[in-house]
Amino acid sequence: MVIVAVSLVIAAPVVAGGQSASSTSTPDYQGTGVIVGLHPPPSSLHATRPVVVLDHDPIVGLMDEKMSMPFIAASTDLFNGVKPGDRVEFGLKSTPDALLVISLRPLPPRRR
Ligand SMILES: [Cu+2]
Repeated sequence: MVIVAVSLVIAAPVVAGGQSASSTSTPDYQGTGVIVGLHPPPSSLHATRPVVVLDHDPIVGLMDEKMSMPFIAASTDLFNGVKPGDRVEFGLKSTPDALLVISLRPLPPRRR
């Protein structure tokens, strides 16, 4: 006679690793792309605000085309841990004065 014990493990959802300091607000748009340049202020792109130039893939609901363009970043803190050439996932927040990058997270270099 064989007794089979079935143990049911209910895994608690793991808190996402993206809970960094910059995720205080929810992004309006999310996209992926490659960092072309990181420009802490002051730079030729902006006198007082950090700018990230992204070669971004189409952004659902915002831009249908892949393109290279500058975005103002919410903080230079977002530049920590990323560098030009890195493939990233980013969050955008539409604010009255700018379309702001509020998160910047490295992705594996390969396209999906
Ligand atoms: Cu664009």
